[in-house]
Amino acid sequence: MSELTKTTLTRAELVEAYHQMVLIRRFEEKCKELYNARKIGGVYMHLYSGQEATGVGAVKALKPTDHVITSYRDHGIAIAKGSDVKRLMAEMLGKRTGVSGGKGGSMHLADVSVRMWGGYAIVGGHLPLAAGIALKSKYSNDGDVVLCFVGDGATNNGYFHEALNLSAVWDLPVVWLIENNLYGMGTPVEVASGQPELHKRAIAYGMQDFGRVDGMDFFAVYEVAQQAVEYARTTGPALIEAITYRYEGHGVSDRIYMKRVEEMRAYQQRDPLLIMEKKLRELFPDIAPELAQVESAAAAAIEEAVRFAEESPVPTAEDLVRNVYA
Ligand SMILES: Cc1ncc(C[n+]2csc(CCOP(=O)(O)OP(=O)(O)O)c2C)c(N)n1
Ligand SMILES: [Mg+2]
Repeated sequence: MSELTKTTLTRAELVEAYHQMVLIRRFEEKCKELYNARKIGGVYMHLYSGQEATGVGAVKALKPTDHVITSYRDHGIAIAKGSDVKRLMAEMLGKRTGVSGGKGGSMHLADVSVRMWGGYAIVGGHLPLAAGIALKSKYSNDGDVVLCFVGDGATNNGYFHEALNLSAVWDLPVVWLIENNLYGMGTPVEVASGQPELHKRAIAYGMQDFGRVDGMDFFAVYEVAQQAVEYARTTGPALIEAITYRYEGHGVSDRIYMKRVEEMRAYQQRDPLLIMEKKLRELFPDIAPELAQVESAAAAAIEEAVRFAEESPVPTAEDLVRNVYA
C-alpha cells in the first residue's frame, strides 16, 4: 500500500494510466501488422513496446500545457501525451486526417494540439529544440516545463553536450529523461559509452541528477518524474535515467538479435503492463472488472482507429506544399 500513499494519483487516474499503457502496446502491435501488410510505408518504423511505463509514468507528471519532444520512437509518447489514436493511426497511413496531415508518418509525427512537438529521425537532433522550447517558456515566464526523451545512444553526440550545457547555463525548465533501453541499434551501452551510468552525465553540466529509475515500473518512474518536473519548474534542468527495454528490433526492418533471447525473456517477466496490473490489484482488490474493461476499450479504440485511417483521404497536391516556406 505504500506506493499509494507516495503517489498523488487517484484510482481513476491510475486506471487511465494503465489504459494508456495497454493502448500503446495494442497500437504498436497493430502498426507492426499494418507495416507487414504494406499499409504503413517507409523503410523504418520504431516500436515502443516494452517502454510503456517510462513514457506514461513520466508524462503523467506533467500539466497539459507542458511540452514533450522525443526521437523517432514516438508513437507511444504521443499516446501518453493525449493524442487521439484515430489521428495517430491516420498519420501512420499517411492520411490527410493524421496529426501532421499525413506528412510526418511514423518518425516525424507531431501533435501541436497536445504540445507533442515530435518525432525526430536525426539522433539527438531534437535536444537543442527542447532547449529552445524551454528557453521560450523561461523568457515568457509561462511556468511550463519541457520533458525531453533521450535515447541512450543519443547521449554520445554533440547535440547532447550543447543542449544540456546550455540548459544548465540558462537554468532552463527542462527534464532530460534518458530512456536507456540498453542498445543504440545493435550496440550495447557499455560499448558506446565511457561512463555507462548515464545519469552521471548530469554532474559534468552542474545539473541536478535524479539518478537511475526502474523504467519498467510506472510507479517508480512517476515518482521520480514528479520530483524532477517540480525541480525543473522552479529551479532548472533535471536529468533522469530510466532503465527500460524494447521488445522489438531497433526498427521493423531488423530482426531481434539472437543473443538477446534470454535477456528479453528476463525483461518480459518484468513487463510494465504486468507490473502495473499486479500493483493495481494489490491496491484495489475489487479492480478486476475495470481492468477487463481497459482491455476491451483499447481493442475497440484500435479497431476504430484503423477504420478511420483507412477511410480517410490522402493529402491533396495543395497539401503537399502547405506550410512549406520558400
Ligand atoms: C546523427 C545520427 N547518427 C546516426 C543515425 C542512425 N541511427 C538511427 S537510430 C540510431 C540508434 C540510436 O539509439 P538510441 O538513442 O539508444 O535510441 P533507441 O533507438 O534505442 O530508442 C542510430 C545510430 C541517425 N539517425 N542520426
Ligand atoms: Mg537505445
